[in-house]
Amino acid sequence: MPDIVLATLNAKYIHASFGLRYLLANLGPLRSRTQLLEFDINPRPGDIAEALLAQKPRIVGLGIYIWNVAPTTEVVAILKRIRPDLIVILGGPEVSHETGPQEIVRLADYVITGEADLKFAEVCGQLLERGTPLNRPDGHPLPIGWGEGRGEGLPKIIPAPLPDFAQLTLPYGFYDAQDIAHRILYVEASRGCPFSCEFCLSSLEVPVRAVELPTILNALQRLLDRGAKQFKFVDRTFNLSVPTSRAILEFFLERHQPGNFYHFEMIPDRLPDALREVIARFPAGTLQFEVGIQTFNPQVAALISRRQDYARLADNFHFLRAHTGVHLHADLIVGLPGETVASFGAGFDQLIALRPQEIQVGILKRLRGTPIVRHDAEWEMVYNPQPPYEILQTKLIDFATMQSLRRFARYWDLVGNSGNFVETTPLIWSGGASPFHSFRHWSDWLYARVQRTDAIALSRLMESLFIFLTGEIQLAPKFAAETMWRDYQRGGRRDPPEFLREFLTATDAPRTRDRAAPLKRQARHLAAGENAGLAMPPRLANVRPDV
Ligand code: B12
Ligand code: SF4
Repeated sequence: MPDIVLATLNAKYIHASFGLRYLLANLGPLRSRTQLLEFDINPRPGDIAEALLAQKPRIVGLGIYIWNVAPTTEVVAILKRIRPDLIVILGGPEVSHETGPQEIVRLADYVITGEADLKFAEVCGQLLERGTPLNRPDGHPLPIGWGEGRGEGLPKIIPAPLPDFAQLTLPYGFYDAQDIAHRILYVEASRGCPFSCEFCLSSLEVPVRAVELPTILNALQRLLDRGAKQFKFVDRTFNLSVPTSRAILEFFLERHQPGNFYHFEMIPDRLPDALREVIARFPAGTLQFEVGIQTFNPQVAALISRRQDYARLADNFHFLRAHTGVHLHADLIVGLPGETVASFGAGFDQLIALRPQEIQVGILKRLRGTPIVRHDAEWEMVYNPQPPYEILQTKLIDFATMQSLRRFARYWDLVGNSGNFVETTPLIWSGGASPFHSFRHWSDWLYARVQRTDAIALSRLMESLFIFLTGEIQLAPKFAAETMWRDYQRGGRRDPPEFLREFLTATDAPRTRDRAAPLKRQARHLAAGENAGLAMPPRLANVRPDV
């Protein structure tokens, strides 16, 4: 039985916990006495506690994030009720700041704040030394401060000094064959961010530290040798050091195999020729860039201390869409201080014109520790006290309007991002009106009709969209049906939904029953070829209202 269990609740099964693997890799002699247990957020807290207790550990270390703090609080409460002697150590971004008022912190024995790669091993070593086979055989005195959190010496809140990569054992050997075959593999070439966007936790993570290039390339090579195909870099700004990002991209390009996929988070206004040249050589659909823009309103950007060159950003988007096969995922945030509905909408329209394949419309969250709280009084920021602490209203956007924008974000995900409506989405604004206003009209209309934002079957969503397009904005039914049918087939489906059949000719609709497996989201965008971005295809300018 292990002395230590390291566990966390991931957002979903496919997300492997990278942080815990770092802790495990750096446990030194305690590694062989440690068990890694991962869950997702769906099982009942009682079942998770049962699985942890079944290992009969002396220490349980739990990784706490915004997506799991609520269920993990219940897990800790149960653990301590059943086994009061069990030592519970917490760590992770959610408990690294503002620990004072947190219930989960109250319930636990220790919290190690910050990057605990090395500190966790040190603390466990100290705790296990007491009265165990690990007890100091050499008779040295116990470490200073030992045991205080339990009335025995160690403080309850233990800050971890920032480790340098040179001190760390990399964790990639702890991705097992199952992880490599079925889960997203997180990797990192650097930690920290030099920027200071006030809504973001990474703005506190200075300085930027990088893994030595040969070291990370070796690690990536070993993963490739073991059959890894999908890599998601968690570096906050992958394109910060151009020579390093170029070297990593070159590395992947030289070893590229069909089915390989690489995801990077990029700052949008930094894409010099040295990067453009190598990016353009990747096969279409193999690179994904997550590009935070957050706001197109320069006053709002200044308020939240976000520096951004909008002209360069636009130029880089044009380049990426025209000359590369990169899948672009761009982020905007609703509810920033100083942002109105009109300025958000104008930004959304600007982004549509830049034609990324996906737009993530995020609702502002007040992450613990972030300096955005300095705007609370002036901009009357009201956040939900429950995780993920989303904005409820501001001085400029009241609660009801924020709710409508929240639904807009959700429906945008279902329609604009899903890849199920690549050609159909631009029809929503095909009259030439603002995409934002048109999509908001559809979003409000849809909510009035279905009264929900989740668990909407694709067939119901499609039928609602067809009724909206042909009724509310009066597109010709045959034209709308043919467009939807092309989208539907792009997903690998062969059987038209009942409500479309009367508008499709026999050649449009091969009424077969063979159902191919639906394609992945990015593949549906890719299959749409030239129309895969979100801007209105030029030929649509002429179709309204009755083609
Ligand atoms: C991968 C990731 C995800 C994945 C989920 C991963 C998973 N395992 O389930 C996905 C994409 C689903 C996701 C979603 C979201 N995420 Co996210 N995500 C990340 C990301 C990019 C990488 C995490 C990582 O692996 N880091 C590298 C490792 C080494 O660091 P680490 O995990 O922090 O671990 C270290 C310490 O925290 C600590 N530690 C960790 N566990 C433990 C355990 C113990 C016992 C101890 C002592 C210490 C300890 O030591 C580790 C080693 O140094 C981070 C940003 C980043 N680069 O870190 C954001 C981040 C974690 N996400 C964040 C946010 C806000 C979100 C979203 C709310 C964003 C949104 N959509 O609005 C959503 C929420 C999802 C939901 N369902 O509700 C915030 C976290 C805020 C918080 N308080 O938890 C971060 C930090 C981004 C940011 N800069 O603001 N995310
Ligand atoms: S939003 Fe991006 S650029 Fe800004 S601080 Fe966070 S990681 Fe850095």
